[in-house]
Amino acid sequence: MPSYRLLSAPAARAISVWGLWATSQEINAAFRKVPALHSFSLCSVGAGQGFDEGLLWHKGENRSPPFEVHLHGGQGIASTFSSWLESLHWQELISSPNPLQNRFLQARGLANALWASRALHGDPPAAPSWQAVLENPPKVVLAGPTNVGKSTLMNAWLGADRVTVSPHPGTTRDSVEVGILMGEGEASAEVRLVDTAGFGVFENDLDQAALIQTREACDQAWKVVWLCDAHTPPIAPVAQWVQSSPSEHLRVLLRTDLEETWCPEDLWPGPWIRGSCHQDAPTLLAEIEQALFEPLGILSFVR
Ligand SMILES: Nc1nc2c(ncn2[C@@H]2O[C@H](COP(=O)(O)OP(=O)(O)OP(=O)(O)O)[C@@H](O)[C@H]2O)c(=O)[nH]1
Ligand SMILES: [Mg+2]
Repeated sequence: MPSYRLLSAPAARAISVWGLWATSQEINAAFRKVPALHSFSLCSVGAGQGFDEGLLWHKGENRSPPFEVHLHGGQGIASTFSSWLESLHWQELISSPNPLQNRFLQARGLANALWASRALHGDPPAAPSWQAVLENPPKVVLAGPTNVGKSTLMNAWLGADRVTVSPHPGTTRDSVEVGILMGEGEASAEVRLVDTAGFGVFENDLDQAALIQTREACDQAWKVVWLCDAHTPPIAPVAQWVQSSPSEHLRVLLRTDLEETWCPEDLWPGPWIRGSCHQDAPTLLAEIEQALFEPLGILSFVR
């Protein structure tokens, strides 16, 4: 008999994650489709009633659960979904919620919402990289020239002096990655925050190696937060990189307590967030988090 279980905490999130233990035939009978192995597809839930639309993920028969469905959260949808599966003679497995596991599910919910919102706009991301995002929390990479305050910003996010800050350029040499919960309450999700070595003038092999690592981190990022310094304009190669980076990445001008000596809008005409960790870190962090999460439209994930 096919069975199902609510994996995320009930009504705790904008998205609820359900595990489905069923064969492809049973999935097809209920959802009228079976996504290809390791891929996802939007599905109508509730057959003729069509009370919701969600994301069906075919994880593979050797996984437990082999299928997942991600629906809009909230008690109403949860109980309707449950009654619908019961009417199809699926068996509900009851579990006690695990807060740690729930944090991972939140991140997966976020990743899926991202996928779904892009799929709805006809732009599904490439499956292999998306698989990585889905299995791991999305990465937010802090990048930019040396000495602009990347590590200071990372510490402000962590609420602790976890990474070294100094007035000397080139302090951070290896990427540092930390799991962090961003956003508040129902709109929070786990991301991996990555502090990187800054782009400077290359002097030796070590600098080159650090730069390669930073480039790799940027390539793997869900979002890159490009950080520039209000007081010192970036050198030409960095400026080019900021300019050519996809527009969905963020641009932030740091250290605005110092005199602003150049105009970042001349470099890149889209919106820049401005702020100072020394003067008002909470406001700056809130603005960056809002810019990261607002375009997701998680609440409108299910139309
Ligand atoms: N005035 C001012 N100084 C700041 C601010 N944030 C950081 N700094 C200072 O800027 C210097 C560089 O800060 P870091 O956080 O180490 O900069 P970074 O970008 O990580 O530098 P690298 O790791 O060398 O690439 C330090 O002396 C910080 O104290 C700010 O908001 N205002
Ligand atoms: Mg640093």
